[in-house]
Parts: sequence; C-alpha cells; structure tokens
Amino acid sequence: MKSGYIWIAVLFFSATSSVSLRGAFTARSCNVRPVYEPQIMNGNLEEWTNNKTPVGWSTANNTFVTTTTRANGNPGYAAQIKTTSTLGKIASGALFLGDFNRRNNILAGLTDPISLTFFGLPFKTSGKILGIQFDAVYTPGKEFISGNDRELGFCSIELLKPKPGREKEEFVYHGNTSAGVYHKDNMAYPVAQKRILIGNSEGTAWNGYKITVVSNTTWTTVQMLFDYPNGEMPDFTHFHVVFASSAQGDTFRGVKGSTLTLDNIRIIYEEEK
Ligand SMILES: [Ca+2]
Repeated sequence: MKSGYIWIAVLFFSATSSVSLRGAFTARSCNVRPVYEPQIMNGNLEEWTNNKTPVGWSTANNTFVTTTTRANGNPGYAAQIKTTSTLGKIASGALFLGDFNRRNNILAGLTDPISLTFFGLPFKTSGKILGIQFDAVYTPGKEFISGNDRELGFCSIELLKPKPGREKEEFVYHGNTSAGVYHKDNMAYPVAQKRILIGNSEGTAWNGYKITVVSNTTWTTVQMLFDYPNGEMPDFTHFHVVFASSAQGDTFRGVKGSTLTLDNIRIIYEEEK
C-alpha cells in the first residue's frame, strides 16, 4: 500500500513578519499573522487510484479480502468500509492515515492484527487543531455481537510524537488493542487523543464509552474534538486518523457485513483571532 501525503491546502505566509508599507502619501505598518493550516489530503474522497483505494489514505485491503470500496458520497464519492471474514476470522474494514502491511507480512495479521497498521503521517501546522469533522452512515451487520455487547463503528484521532530518545528511528505506531494495551513495537506515543464509538442508538459500549449516534440511512455529521488538558495543543510530529467498521476487530470480535460509509473528513482549526 502506498503511504499518503499531507496536502498543503492553505499556505499564505511561512513566518510571522511585520510589513511596513511606505508610500508617497502614507506610512503605515501592519502585522501579518502566519496561517499554515493544511487539510487532510482527499478528505472529500473524490480521488481514487482504483475503486478500492482513495488517494492519500490506507485501507486494510489485501490479497485475501477487500474491506474498503468506493461508494456514493455526499456528494460525489465516499469510502465504504465493511467487516468481512478471512480464514474464518472477523476482519474489520479500516480507513486510516499511514501504511498497511509495511513489512509485507500479511499472515502476522492472523495473530496480531494491529501489527499490520502503521498509523500516522508527518504533519506540521502553525494553527491549532481542535479535532476533526466527517459525514457518516453506519449499519451494523447485527445490533449485538453477543449478549449485550453492541457491534459499533470506531474513529480515533491522535497527535503523536516519538518516545524520548527515539526521534531518529523509523516511525512505528500501531496504536493499541480495544482492550487498551499499546503495541510492543510502538516507538511513538499519543500526546493528544480522542476516540468515539459509533452506533444507531444511544447506549454504552463494552468499554464504558457513550455511543455516538449516526443514522443507518442518511448522512450524519460528526465532530470530535481533542480535550487538551491545559487548553494548549501539545507539540507533535505525526497526525493519525483511523476509522473501523467493527470497533473490536483487533480481537476478532464483530459482525460480518457491518458497514461504515465516510465522506468530507476534515480537520477543524481554531479560528484566527
Ligand atoms: Ca465526496
């Protein structure tokens, strides 16, 4: 899979500067604020390399299964991720920023699914990222996986940076399992994080999270915002977004046929004052 690239959408000035304008009739000065607020590449999901891979994004598609496909969007195209099963095990669909199967070892996914997903892309901004917004439709294959354990979609956003002393290493971040355990090979960690679980009605997920309600027939706009402890965005090097059609897919829990359809994924910045 190709890694994505961050698309520089807005670049007005690269540094703060004070500009003096001296004309024949006036002499005045003004301060120019830097505005460098890149957006996620192809967040409207209009560009596809084929009908399975949106440009700039990674998916969990592989030789055995296709879990991401192009679908009707709001407007244009959208990405639809769908839970399927491979070799008798549940395989969640995924759409994320990063690369899939960088080590070319797809079989590792049978015992350690998150080892295949290398999350995060290098990201620089002079703006303050508040979170993201996207449009979604979610249809679980069945309402419950078993008992009262709801089948749910998932989205996580994180600001990442290397662990102290590991800045020169290859950037490797597999995130954590749905049980909350960080992957042993992670050389980076989140400095800010927000996660949501997506379902068609209110309730509580297996981990105690309140479910974010999205329609199963029409587009629902979802906003998710970081909760910065002191209100300040921390320093980070990589930005990570991942969507999954089965939130517990990493432990092979989920329902075949669950679909999460996504469009208009964009970063929300704090407005310039
Ligand atoms: Ca679209």
